[in-house]
Amino acid sequence: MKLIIAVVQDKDSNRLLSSLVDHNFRATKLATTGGFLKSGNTTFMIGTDDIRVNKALEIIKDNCQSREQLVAPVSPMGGNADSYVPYPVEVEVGGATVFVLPVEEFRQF
Ligand code: 2BA
Repeated sequence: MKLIIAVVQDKDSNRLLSSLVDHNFRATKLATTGGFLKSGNTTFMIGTDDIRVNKALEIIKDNCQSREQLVAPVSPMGGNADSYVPYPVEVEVGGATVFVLPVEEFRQF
């Protein structure tokens, strides 16, 4: 068994969850915050048999798209004014950041 942890953009999360459920995957959706942008994203935990991992990855890939996102300038108040960038900077946020972990034990009580 494997645990897939996928960090995706909020905009894609409902569609992805529906598609996972339609394909008989069990998933848990968590509201998370990206460390760099400090804005909301969504993390899925998907526990599945090894042979279904590729199908889950395919569904994630099909439902998540990368987008450009503007990072608003943060006021240098209390910080270092030398590193202050007074204009928004664009970063490309990936469609999904995915980790596939082995599951040592799975139990439900
Ligand atoms: P954030 O940390 O908010 O990062 C959003 C996007 O900002 C990243 O997109 C990347 O394009 C950019 N970025 C992140 N750190 C940067 C840095 N030090 N310098 C310049 N640009 C930087 P993605 O790489 O697609 O990541 C999207 C989200 O996935 C991340 O949101 C974070 O929540 C998660 N993530 C990505 N890599 C991770 C990792 N190795 N471990 C845990 N979570 C990760």
